[in-house]
Amino acid sequence: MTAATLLQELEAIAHRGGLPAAVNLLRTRADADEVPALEMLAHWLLWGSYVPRDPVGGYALLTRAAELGSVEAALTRAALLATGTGVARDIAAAAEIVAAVADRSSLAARQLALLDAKPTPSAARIIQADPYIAVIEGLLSADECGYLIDTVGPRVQPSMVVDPATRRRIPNPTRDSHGTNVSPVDEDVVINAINRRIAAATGTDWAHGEPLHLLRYTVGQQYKPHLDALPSVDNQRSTTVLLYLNDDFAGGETWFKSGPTMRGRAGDAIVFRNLMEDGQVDRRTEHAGLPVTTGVKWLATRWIRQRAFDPWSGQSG
Ligand code: PD2
Ligand code: ZN
Repeated sequence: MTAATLLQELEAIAHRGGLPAAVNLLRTRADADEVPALEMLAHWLLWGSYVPRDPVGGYALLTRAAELGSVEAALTRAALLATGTGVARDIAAAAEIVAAVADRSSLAARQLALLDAKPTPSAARIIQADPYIAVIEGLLSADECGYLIDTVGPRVQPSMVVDPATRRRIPNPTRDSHGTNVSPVDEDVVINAINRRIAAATGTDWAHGEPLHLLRYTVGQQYKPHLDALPSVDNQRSTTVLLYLNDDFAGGETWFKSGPTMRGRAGDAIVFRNLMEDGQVDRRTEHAGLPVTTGVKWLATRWIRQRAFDPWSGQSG
């Protein structure tokens, strides 16, 4: 049985007998060691979808699916070990799992090669002290940039927002790029290493970061002037890290109202603070991504909160 047929079957059962009947069937199939059922129930448990959230149970089911030969389950299990979800964080064990399936998976082999070749970024070079803007060169290697574009890039979607008047989803009036979040289940060993490096290089805590957000701008697309700080939240975005992932485009510079217009080379990061010393939003930090004039611009953004951020619930942790 494939995941698609399993889903169809569950939908049919849920339609006739309600959600509990579908959950029971999924549990029965997982108990019978059917790999797609183990994987699906694991994801439900990790997210708390249809069943109470149970990351430890989700991790255990992925371990079983990996024992039964699923490479995908093995790589997700490695990701959970790297982030410490449902299991104590153990980066060496995560790398061992990736290594163990590398001969069966080109993705795993690529991850292993990247884990073995981590770059050493430059120290932060301050461009402007107040509001603070700095550049970190070589925060990502060229291969890591390519990895993000190849593995996360295919998932980008048009940027949308909810219209407060109609509650309908409408195109984002501030940016017309495509984008996607790297959800916590997709924070694989490579992306986890990148997020940890961002934290170390910026003197912030990995657990304060929102999911890495990938953006793709084609010709004419832009991110109009805005503040990264969010309206009326308790756990504010204190720091933004913009990671340039490619070079082969024109335009697309990052503009700051407070002074510089700048553009990093592939792998470079621009870091800026959004808040003043007293924690209030610094309105001088308005900035924009100027329109791309040729080629395609790829960028990854990590918005870092004042305190822990739980990417599973989208809430402050
Ligand atoms: O793509 C950019 O240059 C850009 C500019 C301003 C990205 C962001 N803001 C962002 O992701 O917040
Ligand atoms: Zn921004």
